[in-house]
Amino acid sequence: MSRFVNVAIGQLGPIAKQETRAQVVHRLSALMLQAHQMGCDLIVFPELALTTFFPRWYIEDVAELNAYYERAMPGPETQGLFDLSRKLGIGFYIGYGELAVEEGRTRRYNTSIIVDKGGQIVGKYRKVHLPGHEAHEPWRAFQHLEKRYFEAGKDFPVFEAFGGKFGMAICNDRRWTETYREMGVQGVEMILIGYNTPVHNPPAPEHDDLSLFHNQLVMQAGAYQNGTWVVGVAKAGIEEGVDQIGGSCIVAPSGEIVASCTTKGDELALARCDLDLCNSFKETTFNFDLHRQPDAYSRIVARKGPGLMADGSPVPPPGPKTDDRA
Ligand code: CDT
Repeated sequence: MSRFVNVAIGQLGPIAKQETRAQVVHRLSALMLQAHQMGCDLIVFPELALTTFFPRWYIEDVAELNAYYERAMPGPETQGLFDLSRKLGIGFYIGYGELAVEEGRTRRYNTSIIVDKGGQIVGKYRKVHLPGHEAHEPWRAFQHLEKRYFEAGKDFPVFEAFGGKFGMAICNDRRWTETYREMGVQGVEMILIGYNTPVHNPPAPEHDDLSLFHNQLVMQAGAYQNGTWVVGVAKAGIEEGVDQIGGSCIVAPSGEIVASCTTKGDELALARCDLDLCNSFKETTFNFDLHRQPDAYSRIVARKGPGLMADGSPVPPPGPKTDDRA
């Protein structure tokens, strides 16, 4: 059996601070049109794909900050992309800053959506792992204030789309094994991941030379260990003085990279992805229903790490009578 989904990576080069939504949507539309002309069912765009990566700046003015978020999706400036999707019959994934009013309170999320070939939103995800810091840290060459500008999402849902089971993650999520497994146990067949990753990590510059290696390492491992396709898409290049990695790629359930970008600008790379290639992994080595041992994994949810329990209390010291499992 084969269930093919023709997937396009819709990698973006830098988005300048002064670039308007209309200009960005024009770039996204051009990539979407080319992907359609090449027979694609789906195009995957990066994280925060409508603006420059604003968490690199400490912004005190709320109006200035709010200008980076979408109050509606589609909204007046993004409706054209949905219209083009419906007209061409091509779906898409896109990341954006979401400003929502919930229970009378303004909330901000780093969000992504899946839109089907009819231009309808069929899935929404809010980034769970928010990297960086909350306070202004002027010693850094540039800020990474995601912990200040976003609230964390609470779930990794999986959606029926394009004839299979689709999930989403956003940038830093791809480094965490839990991201893939949460969707793996729901039977996910393709995980879409947009990212903005600076080459330089101010707290750990010794990792800088490994940034592309780590990008591939985590997505290839996540794909293989869960028998799923993974599509990772960068906003790349030197954006407002900060160099961001490219390395966009499509990973098969075998863990092999089957398509990748070669530039750090707007670029398409394509793969014909057979969702049924997941089966031989999901039914053998990673047959979760047969082989997983959840009883042995209780610390994964009971603890936050070596020092803290999930509720923030300290991990009890080891001892014959102590059992810190759930
Ligand atoms: N956007 C995003 O999540 N970027 C992070 C940067 C490193 S943490 C400061 C990433 O994991 O790629």
